[in-house]
Amino acid sequence: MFNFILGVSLQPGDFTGFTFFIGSVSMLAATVFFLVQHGQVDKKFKDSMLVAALITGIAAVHYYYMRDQWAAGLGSPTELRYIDWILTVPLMVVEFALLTGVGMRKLFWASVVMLVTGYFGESGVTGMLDAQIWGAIAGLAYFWMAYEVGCLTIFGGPSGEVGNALAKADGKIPAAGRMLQWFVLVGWSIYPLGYMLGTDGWYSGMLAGLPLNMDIVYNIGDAINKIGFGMAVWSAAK
Ligand SMILES: *C/C=C(C)/C=C/C=C(C)/C=C/C1=C(C)CCCC1(C)C
Repeated sequence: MFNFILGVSLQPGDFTGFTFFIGSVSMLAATVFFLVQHGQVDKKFKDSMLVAALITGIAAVHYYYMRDQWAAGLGSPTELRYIDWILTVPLMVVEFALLTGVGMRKLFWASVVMLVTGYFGESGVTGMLDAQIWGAIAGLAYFWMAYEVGCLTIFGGPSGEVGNALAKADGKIPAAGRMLQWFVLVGWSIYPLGYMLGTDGWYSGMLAGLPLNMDIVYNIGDAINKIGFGMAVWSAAK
């Protein structure tokens, strides 16, 4: 009867399942935190805080169902994962647009290309091209986004429109922007690693001895990036 409330029980020793559980709990906690802080920050940061809470709130719900699917022995919750990403990654892009007032459309479409091609590769639904080719297209979209938001300026490289606007903004915005750039550059690079782990014949053999799989890597990436993005915005806002 309690399964109705708690869902399917995880089995002892199911480390992957545990990371789904921790994911849902930490996303929920972060959501409460961002909502409470929404009331404390300056008016111009209120939308950013609300979006941060939406990102972790949407993820908390998806993690709840992903944990269920995993615990029921149905394997990797690829569809739920990508539904979550197609909602939350564009919202992360909105955070850049809220800080700078530019770049929303371009970044939005690049994130759609990245995630749709990633889904094709991971799910194998197309059957036309293999995972490597879809992954390479997703990777190009990712690199373009990293350039556009100014990640390359960390090494003195060139910047796209959003990166330029971040650098020229006033107050605490450039510092917050720099943190978000680090998340996109380092935090987001966790995902292609997870993707390669999940693609047979890529590195899946090489890392066979390690207690890592695609879902654990994605779950770690989501916790770092979704909560981290909100914390970066919050630290600028408070
Ligand atoms: C909250 C969720 C986030 C921040 C998800 C980000 C996802 C990515 C940056 C995914 C990138 C991928 C590649 C760069 C190549 C392989 C396919 C993907 C979709 C895993």
